[in-house]
Amino acid sequence: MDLTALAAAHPDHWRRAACIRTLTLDAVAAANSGHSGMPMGMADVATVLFEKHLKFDASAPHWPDRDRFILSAGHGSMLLYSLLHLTGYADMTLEQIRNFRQLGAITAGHPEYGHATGIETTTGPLGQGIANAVGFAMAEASLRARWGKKVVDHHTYCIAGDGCLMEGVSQEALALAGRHELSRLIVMWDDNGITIDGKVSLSDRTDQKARFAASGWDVFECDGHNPADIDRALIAAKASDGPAMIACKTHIALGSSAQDTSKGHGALTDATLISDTKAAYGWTTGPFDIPADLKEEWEAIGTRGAADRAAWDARIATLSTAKQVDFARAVSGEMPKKLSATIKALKKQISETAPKVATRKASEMALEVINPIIPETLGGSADLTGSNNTKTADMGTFEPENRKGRYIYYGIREHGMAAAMNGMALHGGTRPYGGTFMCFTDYARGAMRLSALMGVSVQYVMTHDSIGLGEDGPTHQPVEHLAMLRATPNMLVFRPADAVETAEAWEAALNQKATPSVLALSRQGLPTVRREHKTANLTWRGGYVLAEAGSKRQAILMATGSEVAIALAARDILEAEGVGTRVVSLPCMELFASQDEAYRKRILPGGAVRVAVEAGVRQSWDRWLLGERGREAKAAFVGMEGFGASAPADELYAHFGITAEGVAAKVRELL
Ligand SMILES: Cc1ncc(C[n+]2csc(CCOP(=O)(O)OP(=O)(O)O)c2C)c(N)n1
Ligand SMILES: [Mg+2]
Repeated sequence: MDLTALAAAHPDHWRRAACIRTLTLDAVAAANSGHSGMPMGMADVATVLFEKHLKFDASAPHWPDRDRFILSAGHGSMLLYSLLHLTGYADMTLEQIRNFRQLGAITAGHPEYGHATGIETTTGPLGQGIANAVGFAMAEASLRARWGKKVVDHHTYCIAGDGCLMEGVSQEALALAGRHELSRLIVMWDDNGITIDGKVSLSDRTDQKARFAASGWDVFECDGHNPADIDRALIAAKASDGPAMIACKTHIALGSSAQDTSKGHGALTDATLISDTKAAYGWTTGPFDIPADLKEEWEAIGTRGAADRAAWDARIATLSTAKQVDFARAVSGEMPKKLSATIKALKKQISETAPKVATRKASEMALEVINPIIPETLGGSADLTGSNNTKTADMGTFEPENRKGRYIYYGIREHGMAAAMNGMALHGGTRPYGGTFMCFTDYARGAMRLSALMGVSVQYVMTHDSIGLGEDGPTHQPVEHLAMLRATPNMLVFRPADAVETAEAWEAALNQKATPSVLALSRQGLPTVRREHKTANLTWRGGYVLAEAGSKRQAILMATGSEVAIALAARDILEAEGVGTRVVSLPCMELFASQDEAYRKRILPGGAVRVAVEAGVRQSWDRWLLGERGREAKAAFVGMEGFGASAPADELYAHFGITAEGVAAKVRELL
């Protein structure tokens, strides 16, 4: 590349973009690790975006009506950190840039949501950001329909690399965006032809532009180093009716000896390379030294949106007080006060009528009362609406003709659904929940892990949660999934035993502001085990005594979900034999673990043998079985040791020994 010609053609732009490039070189060199090439290649595109298009105010990073900027190619984190520092985000100080990738700094290796303002989502696992961006744009469209353009009227911009576009989740995401005609979504593809192993052509010959077009996108191109051309493409993309993709032709590690090679992808730390590159940029100041005039120019960009924001504040002030309060509540993630009373009323009715229903059906019963009082819920399913029971009356379908619709047909796209829900939750003002079969949490896992890592409250409605689904067989029967989900930090895994616990689980889940939840729900009908109405939400405590020992306590049975009824039946057998047996329902181990020790001990006292029963693998149970010190109780587990089988559910339970008699026999062995 002839950098002199580039600089001469647009000298002011060139110098501004060089700030990003040199901060990247310096920070990566200081950390002795990181990714230099992507920020060096995309600096021009990002500069034009921030300077001319992105609606933002660096002094108000949480302004609800800002445009969202998603760096899907998260390895290029220094691009984002440079932009945030240069435009004047208060927390992104030069000191933070100097401490790139160091413990305690907000400039982690990849952008981590919650660390610094201006980081809209955690990226790094390639493909997540672009799929999040689709969710952001869906949330914007939904909220714009509900609140009007006066309140919600913004764009979602996303920078994605070759890697993001190769990941399968990108296809799920872009197909969804195309179907929904998300015209406020603009993806800028860093078309540099390079990944870690070498040229993209080593492993791919996809015509990306044709792929996007085939899914209903409007496709544009630009020379990613020509600011006028970038600006032209962005203007066109904003004017298009559908989601827009701009193929930005760029050179990775622009201007360095590693340009256009995979070496340029990673950390460029060689001192000569760095000084030669800076010289080629015409850069004369030392490391981390941004000339004052350039910093001023960038800070002016950072305040570009201030007037827009003030105008927005003024518009919000014209809303009725009730509307202002409700908008603020929805954005904050606070639940309406009515939720608690609504759940109590539902519980009372269930306890009185004691229906035998599948917990997936019970979840629908809960949603039937929740959705009308929480207008920000956006439900959906990955093509299993009738099985997941996720759609309630009067939600309407979210589609281009009806943006007010609150139900999303995600299609058979579990990963895309989960990542889109992350985007919606991060956007704020919406409460997404979505369903699939529990077994396919595997397909959604990449995004579910990020829900937990970021601390966003997404609800995963995972039905058909065990061999209890029966004839569909082992491909569809989760056995290891509860253990996997429970092993995930900051994830609540609810496995309710009946319709009462299901209602309680929904209340507990929705009240989480920084923790996602999985509701593991049965396909098969389950009896109501909570016959006596209690106003307290017992599920919120994670575990509680469901049935007390009739005589001196010799055994404690623990169970979740569909196996709670089995534990109760085992208790009947044992009590008839004179064995005092307590049954503890443990619908959420994580919440139980978070209770104080006295409570945990009260529920699981020493001195009795313990048997746990769950139609899954044993992992995750030992803490409760053996006691918190690992040797407090004689214990056994009744559950699955391998994959399931295809047969009617009752036969499977008998075949795998998950029966009341099986549980009672274990207790007898231990006594
Ligand atoms: C899901 C996932 N797989 C693998 C990686 C490791 N990885 C990080 S960057 C990268 C190559 C990405 O290529 P591209 O998006 O073209 O970035 P560029 O080299 O152009 O900066 C890979 C494989 C990752 N971060 N996420
Ligand atoms: Mg690339």
